[in-house]
Amino acid sequence: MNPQFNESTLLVVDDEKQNRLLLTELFEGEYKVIQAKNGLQALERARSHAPDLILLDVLMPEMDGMATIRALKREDATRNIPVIFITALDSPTDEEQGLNLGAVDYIAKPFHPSIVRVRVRNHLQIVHQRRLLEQLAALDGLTGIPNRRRFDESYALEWRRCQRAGQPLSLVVADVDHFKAYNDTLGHAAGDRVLQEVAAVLRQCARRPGDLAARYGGEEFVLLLPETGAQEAQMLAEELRAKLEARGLTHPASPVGASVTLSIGGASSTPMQAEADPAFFPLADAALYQAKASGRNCVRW
Ligand code: GH3
Ligand code: MG
Ligand code: MG
Ligand code: MG
Repeated sequence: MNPQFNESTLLVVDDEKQNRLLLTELFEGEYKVIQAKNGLQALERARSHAPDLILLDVLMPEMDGMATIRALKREDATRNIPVIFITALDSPTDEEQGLNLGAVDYIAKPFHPSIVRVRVRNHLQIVHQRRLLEQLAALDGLTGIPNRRRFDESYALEWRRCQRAGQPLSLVVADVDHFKAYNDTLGHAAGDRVLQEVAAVLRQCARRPGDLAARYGGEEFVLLLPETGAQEAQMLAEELRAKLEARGLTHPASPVGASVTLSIGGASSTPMQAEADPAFFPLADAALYQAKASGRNCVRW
């Protein structure tokens, strides 16, 4: 089995201690198991522990299993955690209601332990596959760094975060100089390798945990730098430009110099409360245009 499976966490929710123990014993050897004895505790543990799957009883005092799953589905943090009902309520109507509320499975008590184990394992496999797909969907296939989809998400998110915190946000846009000519003289495959090199250098410049290096499209790359003002960001942009030039990737057709170079534009802003949408990409883009117009292989702000 995939080793990542063993790191899965199950949340067992049941008001009866005996049932919680039974299920915990059944899974303890394979996964990490945490427990909750009522719906409210289940919500709280689901938020704080982000379990991979929830085994949920229906009949519980105060907040029953149906109310609990409704609450789980209302919150972003818990919405995607698969829920399997394990319950003494075994009528088709109850089962239909449970599945309609978004449960991935419905198991009647008394249950066969070996069947419950297999069902849980199958659902965890789907969880695992979905995570892999989500990761892949955010990465650029050629360079392995985050793609534009991922950048757009982070751009909006970090803008709001900096807006709340009253912190500056900086954006660096880098474009390979005369790249069409590079492809035309050395071939598309060699061009692809250049893009991989650019991505590697860019990645080195995204040092802090919140920094994001991404391929925006074609031969255009971006660095998103939260809580970073213009001065610091300009130094990073210059470092990026110098580092790539220093790699000395031969570009026989470049009017700029003997090696592959980048033109870089940047912008910094402390988002105002009134600005609802992130709005300074055009500024960085205009600065990039200036860098191109100023002879390329330079940084403009
Ligand atoms: P400038 O200095 O003004 O930026 O000139 P340029 O030639 O770099 O700009 P232009 O936009 O004319 O050309 C971009 C080139 O990038 C054309 C396109 O074929 C190439 N390109 C875009 N994506 C890829 C890719 O994934 N692989 C390769 N090898 N080339 C790519
Ligand atoms: Mg119960
Ligand atoms: Mg371009
Ligand atoms: Mg270019």
